[in-house]
Amino acid sequence: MKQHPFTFSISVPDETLSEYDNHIVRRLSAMVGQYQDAQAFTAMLSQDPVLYEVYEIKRPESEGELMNGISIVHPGKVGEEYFMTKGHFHTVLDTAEVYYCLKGEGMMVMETPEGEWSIEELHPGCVLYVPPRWAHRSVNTGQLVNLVTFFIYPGNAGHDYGTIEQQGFRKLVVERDGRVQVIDNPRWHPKER
Ligand code: PAN
Ligand code: ZN
Repeated sequence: MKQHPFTFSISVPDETLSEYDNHIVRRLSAMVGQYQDAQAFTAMLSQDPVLYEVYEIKRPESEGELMNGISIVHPGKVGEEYFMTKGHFHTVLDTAEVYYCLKGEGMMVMETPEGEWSIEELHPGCVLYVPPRWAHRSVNTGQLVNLVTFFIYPGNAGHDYGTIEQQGFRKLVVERDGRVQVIDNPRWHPKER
């Protein structure tokens, strides 16, 4: 692990980093239970398309460090729902994240443990600040182009996928009547406390 300043470059046309430590590839089969249309999900499983990829520069998982890399969500839909990331809370809830959109069109779906929600559009040049406590999922609403974002978050943040896996996000992003629409997730209910 480098302990000296270093540079790397991002090629937006090629959608790659000049150097990286991890290349994560997530296919449809990693998203069991996350899409509403179970029939469409099952029908697509035989091909098991790649939904998204992450190239990351790994840093020690400690406070003071910053993890960064690019996330690439491919275009496509399962039923009426667009391809999207799993989405997560940070394990250390009080850690934020910045996304910078490099290419494509999409949305970031966000919510807090208390059920507050927010959806922000992503387009090239747009910077999104995700405050501490907000779970986040990126959704590619484009027809043909990948949604490419640069992200940066604290080294000690960690990823809690389990909470979102239970019932998904409060809102879903779907295509209806040829338009991008945000609808309530029928599976989502306020948590008992
Ligand atoms: C990003 C995400 C990346 C993939 O680096 O990890 O976009 O999404 P999932 O982690 O939800 O599969 C980030 O938010 N890191 O904290
Ligand atoms: Zn994150």
